[in-house]
Amino acid sequence: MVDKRVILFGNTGSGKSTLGNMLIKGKPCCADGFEIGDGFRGVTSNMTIKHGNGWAVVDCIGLGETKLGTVSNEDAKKLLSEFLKKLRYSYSYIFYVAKKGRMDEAQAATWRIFKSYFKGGESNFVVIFTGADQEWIDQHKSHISEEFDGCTRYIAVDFPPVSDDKVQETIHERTRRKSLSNLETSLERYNLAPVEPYVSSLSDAGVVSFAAELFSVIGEIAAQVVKVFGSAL
Ligand SMILES: Nc1nc2c(ncn2[C@@H]2O[C@H](COP(=O)(O)OP(=O)(O)OP(=O)(O)O)[C@@H](O)[C@H]2O)c(=O)[nH]1
Ligand SMILES: [Mg+2]
Repeated sequence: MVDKRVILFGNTGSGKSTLGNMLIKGKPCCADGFEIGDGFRGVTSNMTIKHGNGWAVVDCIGLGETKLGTVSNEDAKKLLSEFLKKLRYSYSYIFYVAKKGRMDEAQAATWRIFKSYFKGGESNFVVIFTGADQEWIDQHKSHISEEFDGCTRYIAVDFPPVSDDKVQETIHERTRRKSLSNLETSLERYNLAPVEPYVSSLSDAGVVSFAAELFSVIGEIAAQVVKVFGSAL
């Protein structure tokens, strides 16, 4: 059977790599899995794909890092094009990963960026709240649907890191297992066919003009791109 492809997008430290490892390995971190950060400094560079347990997980660079370089708009546009070219696939799910909590400005900008990068893939958007439970989603449903407009699928997960304390780790392990099983069941219930976002249908030249269009339409994207890719120059 073909692996289900899922892409993880969101702010730095939101829990993307942890979620990716849970899907492919059933563990929050491991030597050959995605690298886990401390939640403050970004560790995932650009984009990484790993396979396991029937999943092909694409872990994206976390947005929101303040690694500012001096990048011209032209260079930033080029970097955005290179990034967008790598998104050209069909996806079973397109995940936006957010830490539980109120949406702030950075999150709102990242959500807008997510929607524009993956335009055309809306039918398979799912917002995953990390460090959360279903009760939190139920309590904040109206805020969440306002803040994450354009997506109606929300799943709460809690994948706490491995603890050195044996008793604590037994509890954490149970929490992770329950969360993973709930995540997989919820996804299956959606019964979604894989989708190709608009960018997947574009030629290299098409991606370059799409990147230019994104630049002119949403101002924040330019700033975010500079932040994300600045260090690569
Ligand atoms: N308690 C709890 N901690 C979590 C959860 N998900 C992630 N964390 C912690 O949050 C921190 C950041 O997790 P990562 O998985 O590295 O986050 P990321 O989004 O991949 O970060 P970047 O690659 O830097 O963008 C780590 O300390 C994780 O252990 C969760 O569901 N519950
Ligand atoms: Mg990561």
